[in-house]
Amino acid sequence: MVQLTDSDIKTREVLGWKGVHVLHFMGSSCSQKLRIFLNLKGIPWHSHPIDLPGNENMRPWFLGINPRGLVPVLVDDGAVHIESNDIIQYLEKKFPKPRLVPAGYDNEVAALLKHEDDLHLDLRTLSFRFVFAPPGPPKPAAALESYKANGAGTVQGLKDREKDIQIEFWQRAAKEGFTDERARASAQKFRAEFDALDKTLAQRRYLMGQDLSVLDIAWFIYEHRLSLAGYPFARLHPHVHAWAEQLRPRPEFANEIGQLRHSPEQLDAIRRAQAGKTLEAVAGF
Ligand SMILES: N[C@@H](CCC(=O)N[C@@H](CS)C(=O)NCC(=O)O)C(=O)O
Repeated sequence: MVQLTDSDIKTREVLGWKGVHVLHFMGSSCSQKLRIFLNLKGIPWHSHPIDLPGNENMRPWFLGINPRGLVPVLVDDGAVHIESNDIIQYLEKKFPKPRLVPAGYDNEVAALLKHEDDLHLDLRTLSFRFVFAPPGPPKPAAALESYKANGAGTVQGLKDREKDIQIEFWQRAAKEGFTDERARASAQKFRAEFDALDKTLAQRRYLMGQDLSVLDIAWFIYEHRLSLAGYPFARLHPHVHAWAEQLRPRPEFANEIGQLRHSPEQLDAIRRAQAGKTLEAVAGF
């Protein structure tokens, strides 16, 4: 669990917040995952939207809450938790009904969620290349300077490496964009993952058996974003496609994935501007 310690938190006002508060962004995949979980659990929460395209997460106020500058963040009666999967596992213990981690599978689910999180920068690469497609550097230099300079720089009192990984990611993106080579490598990683999930879903209704679990929420979010990027699920992974199609319209899911940075018309325009260099073509699928 990643609950921050007192010395990590510079924006002290949050220590006095009562109840469940979530700092999040509408179109962020990790925030969507957490919000679907909250919906399925029926947990009431206070919403604090953070404007990621406006780089609010790189300003002192937010970095004073999460030194990593990432959403989502949970503030539960003044205790600050970061990392979406840790937040979900923390809330599962606090609000056990309806069960979304099968009984006796806590450690296995933790490991599977960690594996899912390890692909997050691959998802970001494909999102920025094929869905968001910003015309210039995704993060302006001034925002990155503010990111570097602010926040405690520690997580649980220890110097945090994760912020360096984020800085490297954005600096490289500013320099070389989201290249074919990187997009191909990321897409191929997902292909291997979804091949395996397809086999599982050929046998079972949900990823962990007959009941919906946090794994379904987490992988659904990846499936959804990658579908927007043009990943050919129906052709490559038909069982994954069918599983996602029955989750997508459920209100707990549908309400969280509706809003993107772009309208469907803008998405179409982005696709056309790719001039044949679609995800399928670049990845060689
Ligand atoms: N491992 C983290 C990843 C969080 C993450 O990368 N969040 C993204 C949004 S999905 C973010 O805050 N990006 C910052 C940005 O775009 O500037 C988690 O699961 O919470």
